[in-house]
Amino acid sequence: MDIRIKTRQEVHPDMQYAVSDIHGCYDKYIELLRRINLKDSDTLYVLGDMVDRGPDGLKILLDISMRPNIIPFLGNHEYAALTCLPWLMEELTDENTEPDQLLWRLKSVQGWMADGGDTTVAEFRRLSPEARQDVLDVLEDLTVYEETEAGGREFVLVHAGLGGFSPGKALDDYQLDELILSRPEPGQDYFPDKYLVFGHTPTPFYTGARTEDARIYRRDRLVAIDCGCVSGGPLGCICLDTMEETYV
Ligand SMILES: [Mn+2]
Repeated sequence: MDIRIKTRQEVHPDMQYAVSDIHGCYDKYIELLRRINLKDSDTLYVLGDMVDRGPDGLKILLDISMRPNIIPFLGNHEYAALTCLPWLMEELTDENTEPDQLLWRLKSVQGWMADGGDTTVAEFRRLSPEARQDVLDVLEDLTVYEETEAGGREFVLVHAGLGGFSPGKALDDYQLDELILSRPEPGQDYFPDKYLVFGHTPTPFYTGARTEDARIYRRDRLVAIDCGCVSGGPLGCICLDTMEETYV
């Protein structure tokens, strides 16, 4: 008798998911992992801005670093943290107290604080020297964009968008600002055959919804997933294989 045993893949194929802008909301992040039932063989792309505003960004960052199937991206908030945190630990030297240098650093830190960096600094301060170094190592290792295929569709994943877009431009040729600080226009369609999944701009910007009613915004192949979870919206997650949405 020919008994065919189904492989695990056939019973429950591995899934790819994307989430963004968790902003220190550790409990929502953990609840999301539970709701999507993230398996070791699944992949979760976290499209940046894990830190700042909410209280537990570094806790999220360190948790992600322990999970090889979660791919963390650089957002503008991680970029600010990566720029400013090493300065805050530095001894004063002739060079870093040179007035222009000092003013530049102070302005950068001020900009970060005004954008919610205070919670990350407070959290960083409570960490052991070893954990601080772990945080800096994780921040340095973040990816800026990824491309993947799921459910017969092709995806480009990035924190904010593709500023200065032109059709033939390689993803490697974009400036960092264009990838972590830009904002796609509502009807913008980048590629004829690829979906662009991004965070950074809360979806009420596109839909006009109240923050508490925010949902993932999809128009053609543009998929905005930041539902503003730190400002009272849900944490939204999209399964790239099924385009199914999950909210916490
Ligand atoms: Mn952002």
